[in-house]
Amino acid sequence: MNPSDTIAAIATPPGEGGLAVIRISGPSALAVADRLFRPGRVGPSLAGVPSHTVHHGWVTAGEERVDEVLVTVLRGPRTYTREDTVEIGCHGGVLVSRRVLETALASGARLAEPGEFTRRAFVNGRLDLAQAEAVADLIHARTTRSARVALGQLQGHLSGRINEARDSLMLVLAHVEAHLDFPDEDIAPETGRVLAARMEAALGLVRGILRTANEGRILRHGLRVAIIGLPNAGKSSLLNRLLGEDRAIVTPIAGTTRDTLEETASVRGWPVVLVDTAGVREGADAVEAEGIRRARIAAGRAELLLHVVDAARGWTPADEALRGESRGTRTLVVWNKADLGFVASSEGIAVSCLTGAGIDALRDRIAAAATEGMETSDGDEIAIGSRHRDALTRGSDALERAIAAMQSGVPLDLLALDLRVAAGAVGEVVGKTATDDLLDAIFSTFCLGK
Ligand SMILES: Nc1nc2c(ncn2[C@@H]2O[C@H](COP(=O)(O)OP(=O)(O)OP(=O)(O)O)[C@@H](O)[C@H]2O)c(=O)[nH]1
Ligand SMILES: [Mg+2]
Repeated sequence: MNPSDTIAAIATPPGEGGLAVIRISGPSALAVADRLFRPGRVGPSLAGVPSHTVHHGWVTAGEERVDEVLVTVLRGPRTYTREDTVEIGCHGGVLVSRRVLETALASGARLAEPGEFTRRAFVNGRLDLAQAEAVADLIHARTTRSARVALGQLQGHLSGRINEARDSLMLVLAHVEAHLDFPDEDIAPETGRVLAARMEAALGLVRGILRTANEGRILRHGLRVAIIGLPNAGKSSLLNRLLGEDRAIVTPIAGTTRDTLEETASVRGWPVVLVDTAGVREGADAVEAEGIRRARIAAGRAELLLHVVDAARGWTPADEALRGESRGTRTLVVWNKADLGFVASSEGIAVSCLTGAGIDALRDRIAAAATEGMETSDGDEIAIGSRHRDALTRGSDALERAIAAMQSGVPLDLLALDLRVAAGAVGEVVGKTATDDLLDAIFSTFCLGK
């Protein structure tokens, strides 16, 4: 991670496509580009053209033409990394894009590490750490809601609240530290009250942010939903319905599904990890019995169970036993095969996987389960990740200690210590305090070229 290096990578996904983009960033980006680029018509070298302009020509390796390209010249600091950047749009072939990259490497650039462009954007102050993480969240988002929250975080919604809390802690800390220099003077009661109120307000902010952790987890990893029930109830049919595609095998033979099958669906914008399982019954052969064992594991790991019942067959003792196994997990009883005609029971929801009746209502119920206990914020919606949750939990613990200390007249140096811990932990979210190890851990999860 040497900032004086000029780095290069293919920024588009591997594989064949219409275009590929090779990104070059660093102090010699323009010099590197000039070495490999021959303009389509006579003109100045790329080093001489205005910023934010596009140029047609050829990438050449020695005398050989590698590809016909469009080159975008972007001079820092108005770039993603804040450094001079050149983006080469070439044909989207695996070999072609690879050769353009190799030409850039032969012309003086070094291959970028995963996430290195974004890491430079962070180091150069273009993004804070929460915003940099939002870039990865946005790239990985698989539902509209996940993408919207990631975009909000990229725009600084979370950072704004974090900075507000941290700023007010720093103010209190400055005040307390000033008093440390004059140990004989106590903080005046009036001032003490103002400082305590400020800490309370900061704690309120931090707690408010912490309450979005559950939503953040679901938006990033999905709500785990296991589809369980007796053989032939229609579990695989339900999976296919919710996915909107023919993913799992459906047959009239009881015991069709053996292995568990996992797919992510978007339900009202929430990512939901649906797990289809083997129907639970006695006297299964060895293969099916293993499937049933896995079904129970999947049910144990799920946050929501869809217990599918063949309505024509009704609620059986085996259903009762299955229900008993998972009392601790939130369960929705799904009465399937409503098209065959039956009297709906009070508990649960009636659907037909055959006709699609009731499926929309079921989606609403799943989405409601995903948001249960969540505050739905109207304004700048935020939903934090696990790293933020851990840091803020440490921060709020220290802040609670500081508030208690302020109230009980504990020595000011101890109060200052807790305040420093609190401000430090809150600051970790936006990377005000970040070790190289932490940055390595975060950016190594990025894709190459980002
Ligand atoms: N009439 C009707 N038949 C359905 C409905 N849903 C599923 N079926 C039929 O019920 C049979 C079993 O469906 P599956 O989805 O394979 O049931 P399953 O619960 O996955 O069964 P196993 O994998 O064996 O445990 C198939 O013949 C489906 O076509 C429905 O809503 N109405
Ligand atoms: Mg099945």
